[in-house]
Amino acid sequence: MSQKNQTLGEFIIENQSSFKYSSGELSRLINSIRLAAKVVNHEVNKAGLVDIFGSAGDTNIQGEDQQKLDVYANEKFINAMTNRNIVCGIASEEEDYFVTINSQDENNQNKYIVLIDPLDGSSNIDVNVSVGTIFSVFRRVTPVGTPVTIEDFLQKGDHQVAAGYIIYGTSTMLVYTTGDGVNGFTLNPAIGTFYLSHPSMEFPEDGVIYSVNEGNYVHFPQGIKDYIKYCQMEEGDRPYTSRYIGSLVSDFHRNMIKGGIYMYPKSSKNPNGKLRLLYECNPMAFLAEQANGWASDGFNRIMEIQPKTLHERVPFFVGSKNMVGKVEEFMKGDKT
Ligand code: P6P
Repeated sequence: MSQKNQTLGEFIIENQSSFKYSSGELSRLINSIRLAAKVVNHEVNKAGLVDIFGSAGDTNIQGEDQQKLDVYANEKFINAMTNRNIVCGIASEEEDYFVTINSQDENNQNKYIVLIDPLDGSSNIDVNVSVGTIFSVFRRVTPVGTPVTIEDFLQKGDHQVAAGYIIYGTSTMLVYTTGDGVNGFTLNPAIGTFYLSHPSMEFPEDGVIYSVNEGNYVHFPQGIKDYIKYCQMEEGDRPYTSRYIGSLVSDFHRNMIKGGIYMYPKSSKNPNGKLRLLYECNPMAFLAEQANGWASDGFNRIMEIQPKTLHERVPFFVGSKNMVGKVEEFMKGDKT
């Protein structure tokens, strides 16, 4: 049984046997994500200084090509998962197509696929608002030892073996699941160790926070307009509170702790919504369901959607299950 202030390393070892593929490979994968998270956290936390010292987007003070932070994060996470004989392929928001990861020995026995949004919400960096990394892990479906194919990446969210996020906020946290609940670990930057600070995280079944970009209101389907007006009505435990950070990981994290719903509906501007199914919606949906929450596209459970392309977008509603259920009720009546 996990106890507070256990280190992430101790937690992984103690819970390895509960993971049905407990060959230690997934533990090593989580450890590589932990390492990259620390490296990226260090860079995110000094982003403002870099702007002062070097013109961001050109060269930094060492004369290296200044890399945008999301490209930098992409490189660090891919590097951390390479040469560890665990991962055979990575898909990333920052990569047009998937990246094949070869094994150090000629016959590639690597079994895991990772999909990642290396720095979600990175437009918030220069205004000092929290951002996050989101990751999703599958086992490959094509034969081990053969070249990884797109089929390995286009799996339904139900087949994920792990998912999580790192939130670079007032503190840096790693929150993840391997299908046995959701646990949150807070980084002690002084010693570079993650400690179990939020064991067994769960969404309250109901909440009074709704997160949506109301600037798009006029473009929303009628069912979503009706739901937002419902939230604003004075009745029962309403009106609700509107909280929208513009960073999915931050809004999700707050809503998981306090209760609430995050919404990114389709609109005339984004006919399929904005968020990506494979490396944003699926991992957050896995976490949500493991935390007693729910995730839907307004009509269907997110993790049952069969992906067709790497970067496809879906409308996304995630959070307290009664709130997501209420949105689906409003969408049922929507004929737009
Ligand atoms: P908008 C960040 O770009 C992101 O993918 C999510 O993290 C965030 O919730 C959303 O897009 C913000 O989008 O259109 O409201 O600025």
